[in-house]
Amino acid sequence: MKINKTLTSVVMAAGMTMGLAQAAKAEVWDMPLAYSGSNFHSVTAAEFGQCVTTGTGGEIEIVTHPSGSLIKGADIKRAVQTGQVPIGERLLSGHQNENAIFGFDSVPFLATSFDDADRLWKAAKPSIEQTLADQNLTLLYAVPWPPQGLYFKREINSVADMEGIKFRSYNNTTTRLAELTGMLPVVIEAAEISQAFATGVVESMVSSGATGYDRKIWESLTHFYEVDAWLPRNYIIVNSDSWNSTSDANKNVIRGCAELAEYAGTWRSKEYTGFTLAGLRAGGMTVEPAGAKLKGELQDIGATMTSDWLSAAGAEGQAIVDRYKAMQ
Ligand code: PCA
Repeated sequence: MKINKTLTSVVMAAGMTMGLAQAAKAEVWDMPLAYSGSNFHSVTAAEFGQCVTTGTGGEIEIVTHPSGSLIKGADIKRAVQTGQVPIGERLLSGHQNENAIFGFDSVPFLATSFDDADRLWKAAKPSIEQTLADQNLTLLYAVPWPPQGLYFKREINSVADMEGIKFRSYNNTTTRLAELTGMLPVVIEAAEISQAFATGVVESMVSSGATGYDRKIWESLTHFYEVDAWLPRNYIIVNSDSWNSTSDANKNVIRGCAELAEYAGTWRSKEYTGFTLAGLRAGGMTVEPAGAKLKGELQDIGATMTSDWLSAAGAEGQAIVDRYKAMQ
């Protein structure tokens, strides 16, 4: 009995000490996300956060904040760069205005399938990693969105049919696409599109089935044309000062969780492609490949946009395309 009591108090004391030690070491990493909590990228990020929290024994606890609720999508990169938050997720091509290289994954018809997008990512990753490192950012993982198609609220058979339509854009490429097709671009974050469509601020966009599905777009729009124009990526970055002050053991855990997240997120993106297109149909939308005339005209516009991007991205952009083509 006495021994038991002593043992119990030793165990309790040890437990308390360990608890205190853990509490002293526990670090909360707030992780802003630009997209809604139900979106597959956000689900993947939440699992990544859980993996890190568990794997580091609670020394680093990652708390995700979806829908731009902590920091708006457009401001996430800057917030991580300046150390306002240690980690965050954002659409990579949202930063083309800073450096054209970030738009490598939004060049029309360069990579139109998951396999091609994967090769293109491998070709571009060293440049992107270096560009980010120069900005005090450490890249952890990146996951593609499903292929991009065009949403409208009526049947569209040619570029001429698009004249004057108010178009929601999400990066430089999509703004340029609107200009070249005679539409009127307005930049709107995905988290805010339901309202923008409901109030008629915009009436068309280029995006994945996933984003239309997440935002119940059938409440405002009627047609989705599969164009498979490109597969842009979301990427997860850590502030390099936070990264450098992380122990090697925890860095290993984070790298492992990131690898799992990239794999799981990519798998989900593939699965989600068919699922969400079926969801748009179930919502009453017409979902079909763009007609031959429209597709041909978009290819011509895509060629213009490709040469625009190559001149903006210079030798580094050309090197990415060359490496990518050499992999095919
Ligand atoms: N959804 C995001 C980016 C690409 C996509 O499929 C959006 O529409 O903002």
